[in-house]
Amino acid sequence: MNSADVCILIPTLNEAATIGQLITDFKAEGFSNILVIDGNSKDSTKEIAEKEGARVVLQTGKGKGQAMIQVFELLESPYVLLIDGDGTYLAREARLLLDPVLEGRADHVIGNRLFNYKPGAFTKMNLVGNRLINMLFDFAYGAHLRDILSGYRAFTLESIRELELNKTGFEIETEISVECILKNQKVLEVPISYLPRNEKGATKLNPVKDGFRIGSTIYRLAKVHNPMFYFGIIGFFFILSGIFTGTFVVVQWFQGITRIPLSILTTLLIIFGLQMFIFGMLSDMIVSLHRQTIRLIKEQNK
Ligand SMILES: Nc1nc2c(ncn2[C@@H]2O[C@H](COP(=O)(O)OP(=O)(O)O)[C@@H](O)[C@H]2O)c(=O)[nH]1
Ligand SMILES: [Mg+2]
Repeated sequence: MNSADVCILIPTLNEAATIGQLITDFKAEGFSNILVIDGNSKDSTKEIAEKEGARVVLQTGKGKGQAMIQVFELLESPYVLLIDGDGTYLAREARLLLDPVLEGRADHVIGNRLFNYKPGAFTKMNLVGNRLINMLFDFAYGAHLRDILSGYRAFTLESIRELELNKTGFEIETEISVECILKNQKVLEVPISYLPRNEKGATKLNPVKDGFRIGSTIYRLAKVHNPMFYFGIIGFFFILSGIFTGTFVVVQWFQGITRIPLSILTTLLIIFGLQMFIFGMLSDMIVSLHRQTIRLIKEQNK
């Protein structure tokens, strides 16, 4: 491997406590092409990174997602290793992620943190949230990934170029994972270590707010990949409410009370719910026809 072919990409926001060591570690591993995309840190992150020999680009907007979308445009190296600047991932495990892309076995490799995490690396809430999000992802996209939110990932440049990304915040990892699946890329997960954050640097992720955003991103992006899932969930809730009010109407009717407005509501709820399922089926058909067309176009262009 020619290590100059690999760009080490590090998004940072106030990571002065860890960024220096991380860059030193990568240099010790033989990597010299190190690019930091900094979110206008208030501390000395930028100065430290420059002193250690990294190229630093300042992000023009806000959020980790915006930073990554901006910097993806600047990449030129054929291989990219993305890593958080908070010192929770190990530079010496770089080869675990890079080898599969270098050998052409994968377009995108995700470092799976859930195999070997050190005590304190995840809070209970993080672990539960991560499990739920990965389960939802599996259910919506039928892709058995275990750790879609990992911050340690390797890509080929081509795979990055294919991704259509819009999310500016912490939903970016979700969107990357979804896009890789939609674009039929070869995605592989490898087990990596995960360390607790340095006590000097606090996480910027709010588990409740960002967790909710990530969950709703998975759901909303499923509209074009698995419409049956998207519309089915809406339908399911309407039918469930219909069954609820309907049961009440029937029970009351046996007691000699007729509830006309509620009966009408029940009918509407159930009809609307069923329509959502039909909508899901139709959309599914459109999506599979579209996929077929894309496949044909790709084959023609080969
Ligand atoms: N450029 C940039 N980097 C960010 C921003 N927010 C977070 N980061 C960096 O993204 C990485 C992951 O963020 P972190 O707070 O550790 O999230 P966690 O790993 O999910 O707890 C860290 O290196 C942060 O410094 C941002 O708005 N802009
Ligand atoms: Mg982190």
